[in-house]
Amino acid sequence: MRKKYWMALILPFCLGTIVFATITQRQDIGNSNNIESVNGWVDGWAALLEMNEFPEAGWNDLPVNFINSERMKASLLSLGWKTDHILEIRDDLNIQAVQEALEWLCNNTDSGDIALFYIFTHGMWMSHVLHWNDWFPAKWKSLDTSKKVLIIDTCHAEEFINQVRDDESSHISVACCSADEIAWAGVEEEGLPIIGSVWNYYFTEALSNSSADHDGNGIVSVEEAFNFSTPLVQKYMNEKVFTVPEFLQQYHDLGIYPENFTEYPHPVMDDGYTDQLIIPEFPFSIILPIFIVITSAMLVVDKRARAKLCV
Ligand SMILES: [Ca+2]
Ligand SMILES: [Ca+2]
Repeated sequence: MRKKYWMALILPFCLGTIVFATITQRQDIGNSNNIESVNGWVDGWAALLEMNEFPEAGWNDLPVNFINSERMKASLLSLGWKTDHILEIRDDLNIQAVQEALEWLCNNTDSGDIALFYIFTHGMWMSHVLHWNDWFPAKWKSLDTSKKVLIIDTCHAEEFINQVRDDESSHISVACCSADEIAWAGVEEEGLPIIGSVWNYYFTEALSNSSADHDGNGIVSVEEAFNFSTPLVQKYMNEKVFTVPEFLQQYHDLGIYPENFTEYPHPVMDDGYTDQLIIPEFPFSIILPIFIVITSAMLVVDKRARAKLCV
């Protein structure tokens, strides 16, 4: 048999085997983490909120061009999440806007789905304007899924996850720093390598970094990404930020002396989820079209080869 015939038969077979093996592997991982859904895969829904511009009176802008929610979105998309499952709210974060985003998440999330809520703003905006702890924790606890991921990327972030620690349904909450700590977001004019939230940079990077896969099961869980990124955040802050007297002084002006700690800051994870929470979705929507295109191309090659033989 001619070489082209072999190619036409073998390549689709190999690709089919890869797809089947991937499906099987994902199902095994899913079963081991008690993930349930009607079609065997979990759906993810995410609300990403970021505020860069603030009222002039008493507030500093955080001019990072929404790079934090962009990074989070890019990370989720790379893990196979669907674009129309991600809601982005930029600026003008008042109580109503945040409530509507949370409502959107509640309305879309089925009991087997992942619900991810991310917010980047000032910590003072969370407490003084959004009055976060007055209403958000109760609403978050009522969200009907066992896979809730709350990510707070603000100063004093732990303060805004503490009141969901007693959520009886399983959940994971992550805070970029402790309740009495200040978070750092780099802006371009400072000339440091990382623009935007340093914590966000390392956490989103870890989600798709195989080095973060501590248990070696081929998937980076939320817990693994958190644990992998924390020392990197502390190293960056220690080596890049606190070594610049002007930046260190900004902390001193707030009564905080990072040099008194071995590491700073101290991101916090409230891991109320048994096992590892994995958030990648199977990118079947990407692999299937590739498989069809390549198979079709092989059939065309095969057809042309036959046509030549018939001449
Ligand atoms: Ca893993
Ligand atoms: Ca866990």
